[in-house]
Amino acid sequence: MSNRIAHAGLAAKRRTAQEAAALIQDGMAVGMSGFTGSGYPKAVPLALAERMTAAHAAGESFRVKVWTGASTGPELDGALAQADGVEFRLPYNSDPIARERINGGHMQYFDMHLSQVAPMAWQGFLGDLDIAVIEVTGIAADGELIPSASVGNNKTWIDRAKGVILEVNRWQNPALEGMHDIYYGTALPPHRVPIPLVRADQRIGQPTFRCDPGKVIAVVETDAPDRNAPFKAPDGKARAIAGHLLEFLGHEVRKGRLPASLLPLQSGVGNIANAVLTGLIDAPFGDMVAFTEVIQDGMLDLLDAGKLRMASATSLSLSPEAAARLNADMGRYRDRIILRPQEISNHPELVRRLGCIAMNGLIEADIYGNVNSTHLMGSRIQNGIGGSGDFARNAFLSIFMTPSTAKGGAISAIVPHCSHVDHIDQDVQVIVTEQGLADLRGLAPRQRAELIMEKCAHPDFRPMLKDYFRRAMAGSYGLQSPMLPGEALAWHQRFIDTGTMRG
Ligand code: 0RQ
Repeated sequence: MSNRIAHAGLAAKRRTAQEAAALIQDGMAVGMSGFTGSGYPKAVPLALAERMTAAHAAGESFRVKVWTGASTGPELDGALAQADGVEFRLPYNSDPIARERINGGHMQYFDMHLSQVAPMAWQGFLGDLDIAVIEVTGIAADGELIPSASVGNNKTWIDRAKGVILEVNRWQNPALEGMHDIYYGTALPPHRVPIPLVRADQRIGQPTFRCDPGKVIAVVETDAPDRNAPFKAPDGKARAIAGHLLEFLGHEVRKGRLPASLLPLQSGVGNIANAVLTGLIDAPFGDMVAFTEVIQDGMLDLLDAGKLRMASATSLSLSPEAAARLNADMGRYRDRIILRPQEISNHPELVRRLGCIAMNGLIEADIYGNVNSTHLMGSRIQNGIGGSGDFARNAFLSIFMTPSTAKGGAISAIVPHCSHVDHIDQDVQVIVTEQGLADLRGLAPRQRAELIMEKCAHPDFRPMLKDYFRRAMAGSYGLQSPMLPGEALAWHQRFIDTGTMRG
């Protein structure tokens, strides 16, 4: 296994996970690799969680601040949250145990636009980074690091941390080498210059991370798989949403507003996004490219079907079956996939320049088209804003998708007023549910309301929405975006009190 560590000085720093975890102290800020269930360290966080549990049992405090690329796997977020070892977390979480800690008030969570993490770290707004724990595929003879299945913020953590712990994971395919494009040209104002990327398939950086070997304080060898949840087969609602969306894209091509190869696709997390990608296989578009965050199963299928020419992202977020497919034929995929730091994969400048088609999930939208992607009933975090804001505001087309109801029909995804707003109406151009699609481009608020209620709301909730809107029109303080403040969140309160939004 030592052939993965070609640098003699770093090979001499091999330690056990326990020895490496012992270098992390109470109160430290630790920057870890990982973006979705891929490329995250798997041994050191587990050993750290054990230390925390032992410390807590002895009545000692042991909690750290954890910074990552996005969500990670159970060995990191799950284990550390289980050990109650995280006092502060950024920038994204989807782990259920950590979610309970956050919603229980035991963990501070800074939910951030993913493109802004690296610049904020450099601006010094996040404080000092004590240790980086980074999974890599291997270490080259010159000490440069071969990235693993995600890039995330690793470049920044390696550069900013006082000490670096490397996990060299033999499970990661050595043929990943060459897939990554690590750009070292970003700077802070007033020294910032344009990022020289004008096509999704362009490489502007180098395949490896630079790392001063003197900063490396331990190298741990591992052999553990990434863990991404398998996707559910698309259900009827997901297929209906995909159908409306694909019909709309076809319409835009016929109108000459989109080329037949569409524009670079960004696809969010979740089963609906995956269903849309699956639907694209049979759609009449070809020679497509993706400029996105995560490559999920549907993207791999599109690559296999020859519909997608290439995909640029920051992470391979594949089910175990799709990961096995990729690993079995990595050489073939390597030239058609580029993994970049998330400050580049999600960069507003590039999303705007390339003209991405952004397709993301939502929790609720209000009748004017404001979108809540993060909070349930205004106060409970689900995941986080992730990259949805990076893409939505800057995309050529900003599309949000959801089933029209949640919790067995007790909740309407279209509400009089969002209980939390992540994407303001100006950043939301299209909303799709299984009921239909509302194209909101060029419409003023009252026009948007009519369309969203008619096209997107579930028929069971449509009369209630129309009734609210009619009364708001009569009794509002102003008619730009009619609202009854005393009633706007009554549906949410009713759900909290009775378990349903139904009247
Ligand atoms: O809860 O599992 O307890 O039943 O919310 O909902 O239907 O499983 O939705 O997996 O498609 O995720 C917006 C969360 C949708 C996702 C969101 C409840 C519902 C369920 C999840 P249960 P579903 P999906 C790039 C893009 C932000 C990040 C992003 C997301 C749970 O898309 O995290 O876009 N987006 N990143 O029952 C109360 C409602 C509800 C509701 C659903 N209106 N009220 N609960 N639920 N709607 C990728 C990255 O950034 C990495």
